Amino acid sequence: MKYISIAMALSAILVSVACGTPSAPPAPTAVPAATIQPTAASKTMNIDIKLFTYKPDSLQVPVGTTIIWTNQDAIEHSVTNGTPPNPAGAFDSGLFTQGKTFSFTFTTPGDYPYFCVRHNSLQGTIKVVAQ
Ligand SMILES: [Cu+2]
Repeated sequence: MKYISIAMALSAILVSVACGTPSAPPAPTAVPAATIQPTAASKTMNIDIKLFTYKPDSLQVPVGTTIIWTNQDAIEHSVTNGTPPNPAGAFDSGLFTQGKTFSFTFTTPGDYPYFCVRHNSLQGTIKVVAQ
C-alpha cells in the first residue's frame, strides 16, 4: 500500500508539472512527420555484374535512389565512376569479388558513366533525374 501511495504521489507531481507548461506538448508532434517523408520516397535498385556485363548496363533513376551492384563473376570487378581509363570520382567501389556488393546513393541529378578498372570494356551508365 505504501508503494501505491508513493506512485500516486509521483504521478500527481508529473501531472502538475505537465500541466504547468501548456506550451510544450504541441512542438514534438510536428517534427517526426517531416523526417519520415524522405525515407519513404527513397528507392533501391539492383544491378548484377555477370559475364563481364553490368545488367542492366543503362539505367535511369530518380534522385535519392540507392543502387546495389552484385558481382556474380568468379573474378574481381569494380564499379568506378568515369570513362576508361579516367575515374571521375563520384564513386569507386575498388575491386570486389564474387558474391560481394557495392552500393551508392545518387543525390545529384546527372549522367554517371562507370566502368571496371580491370576490364575497360565493362561499362555502364546511370542517369539520375529530378523527381
Ligand atoms: Cu572487371
